[in-house]
Amino acid sequence: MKIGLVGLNQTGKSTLFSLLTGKDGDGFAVGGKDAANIGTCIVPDERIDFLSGLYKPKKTTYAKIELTDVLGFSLSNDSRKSGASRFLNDVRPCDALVHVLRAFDSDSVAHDLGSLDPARDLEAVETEMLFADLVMIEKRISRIKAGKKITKEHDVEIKLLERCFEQLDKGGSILDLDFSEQERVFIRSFAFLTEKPRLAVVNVDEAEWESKTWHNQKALSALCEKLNIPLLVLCVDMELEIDRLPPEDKDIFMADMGITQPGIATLAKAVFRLLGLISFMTIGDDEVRAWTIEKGTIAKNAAGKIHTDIERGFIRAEVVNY
Ligand SMILES: Nc1nc2c(ncn2[C@@H]2O[C@H](COP(=O)(O)OP(=O)(O)O)[C@@H](O)[C@H]2O)c(=O)[nH]1
Ligand SMILES: [Mg+2]
Repeated sequence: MKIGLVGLNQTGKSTLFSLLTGKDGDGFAVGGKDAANIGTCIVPDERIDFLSGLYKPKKTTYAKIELTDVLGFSLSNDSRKSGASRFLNDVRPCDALVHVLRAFDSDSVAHDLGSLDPARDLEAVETEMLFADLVMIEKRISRIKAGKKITKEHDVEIKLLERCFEQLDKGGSILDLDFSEQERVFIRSFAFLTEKPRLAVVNVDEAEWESKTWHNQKALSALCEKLNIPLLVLCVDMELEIDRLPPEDKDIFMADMGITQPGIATLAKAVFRLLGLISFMTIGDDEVRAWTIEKGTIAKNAAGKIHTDIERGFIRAEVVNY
């Protein structure tokens, strides 16, 4: 499961990426081409902490998600086109997206558009993805129509594409349409960008964190609601500070800020949920470990995650309240 951090330039994506993965953010050059950086993020879990404290195992393993620090794009200059197409290429393989939106004020960090408006920025990135979907639909339709023979299946596909186009064009979501089984298979293969589960993080400064208000807050909340995107508030600067503190000072600092866990922990958990994932645990002196499964997976199949033998010879799972 891959998660992409997306947004305009200078919103705090790379800083957040390195906080979450412990790796440097931003892309690197591969074969002369810009590539997004990829890293692994641990999903904090109090149950694992507790069990690990109880069993004192040799190894403790948390659930993980894979993060991509998608290179941002700019709306303010001519490089926009190339930036945007590279952006779209990075976004396509992601299973879910986290919009990183800038609300923090800073004289030393220029804003891509010269003013702070996270709602406008979110809309800009969403629009870029919407256009990409519309273009993809048009291309697919004309490719089918240009073909030698149009089969019954092609007919179904064209009708479906036209329905999707209409829905997206009027600002609707594909998720709101009803599909037959056959259509559902097509829909999965289209991999629409606007259909990916999304979450938004608004990166506020300390003053905004304290006042719980930021630039154009109402518009951002309304837009997130309309797009059905959960919104998290985070102060990346403060997260950096927490990260650098020795463990014994962390709790005191967080209590001061009125939080019980670092914002990046809240974010990692929210992303895990967004992907429809849950975890089950195995315990012992060797290892306490979280195993990731899709919500709704039956226990027998979950056992197969560990080993196919355990699935085949499955006896029982224990459900323990925590
Ligand atoms: N003041 C302030 N600066 C931040 C914050 N988050 C990121 N920055 C700074 O903004 C600049 C761009 O951050 P970066 O993570 O590289 O943004 P990206 O372009 O979205 O990857 C860097 O100089 C960061 O130090 C924040 O919460 N407050
Ligand atoms: Mg960056």
